[in-house]
Amino acid sequence: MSETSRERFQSTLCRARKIAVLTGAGVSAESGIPTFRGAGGLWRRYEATSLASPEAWQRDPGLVWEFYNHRRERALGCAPNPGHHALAQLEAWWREAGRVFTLITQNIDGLHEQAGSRSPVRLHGSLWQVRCLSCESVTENRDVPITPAFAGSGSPDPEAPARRFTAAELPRCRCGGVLRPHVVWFGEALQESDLAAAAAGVEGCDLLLVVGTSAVVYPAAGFVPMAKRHGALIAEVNVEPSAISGLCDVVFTGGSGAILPSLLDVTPARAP
Ligand code: BJW
Ligand code: ZN
Repeated sequence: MSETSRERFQSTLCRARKIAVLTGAGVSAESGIPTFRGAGGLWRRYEATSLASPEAWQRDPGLVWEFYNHRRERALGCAPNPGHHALAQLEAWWREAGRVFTLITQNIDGLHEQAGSRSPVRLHGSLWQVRCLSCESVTENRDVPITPAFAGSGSPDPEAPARRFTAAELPRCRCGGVLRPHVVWFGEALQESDLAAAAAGVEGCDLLLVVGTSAVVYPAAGFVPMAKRHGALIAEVNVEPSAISGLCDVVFTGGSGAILPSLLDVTPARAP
């Protein structure tokens, strides 16, 4: 009888000495957080991806803050789903067995950490950190609204009245500088240390599991061909085909919250 995809995946997984997981917005979809490019990727009349850009910030930083203020408000009411928990459990088992596990996420929502994942590599920053444009300090910030001026703003309704925030109303650092979300927008460089940590986790891994990403954004998507070149088994969990599905050895179609708990319910095999 031929081996099913699940059997092939699980037999590689339980023998793997080094595992990497790359996640995207889809892993948080079942927690109620909209993805970027699917239905729900609109805020008012704007594409979410067009607001996550230095150009949008240059044009209207108040509008960009409204968008992030809305996402912070929404994320506060969301909890990790069974997909996040299954990945955190896998990490705990693998670390306990003395094996290498690297979680690389493009998400900024913090739900992996809430589920118990230890220090995921956050390629695109954090919704819960702000950066000062003057002194460049990065600080944790969980204020919702981000400042009193933003209370009640940020409705995603396309009919919501447009309101222009003045420079004086923008979130400010202690030094007086303007604060921005500490996230990575298009055209901006990712942190070198994050890229190095992600590359170290992918190089020589036995298995790369890619979950809930359209895999169109680089350099994140580039980790998939890198793992392939290193001879890893590439597995994907997604509700629909992505840009890297063709590179995958096994594909599991469906929601990650539904698929991951049983797919990852595997204990590490003893070292040979
Ligand atoms: C489910 C599901 C369920 C639904 N279960 N699945 C090489 C080639 C071409 C272009 C480039 C290149 N290298 C660089 C570029 C340019 C650019 C780029 O990639 N452009 C392409 C889009 C063409 N990259 C950059 O600009 C990057 N910077 C850079 O390269 O800098 C170079 C530089 C060096 C030195 C100096 C200066 C510059 C930066 C990229 C930053 C991306 N930022 C964002 C915003 C982050 C902040 C925020 O969140 O607000 O990151 S954009 C957005 O896309 C966000 C996401 O992390 C990222 C990826 O999206 P993701 O996660 O894949 O979401 P979706 O919505 O696309 O997909 C969801 C998936 O889930 C779908 O597949 C669904 O089917 C699935 N799904 N429900 C499982 N229940
Ligand atoms: Zn400052």
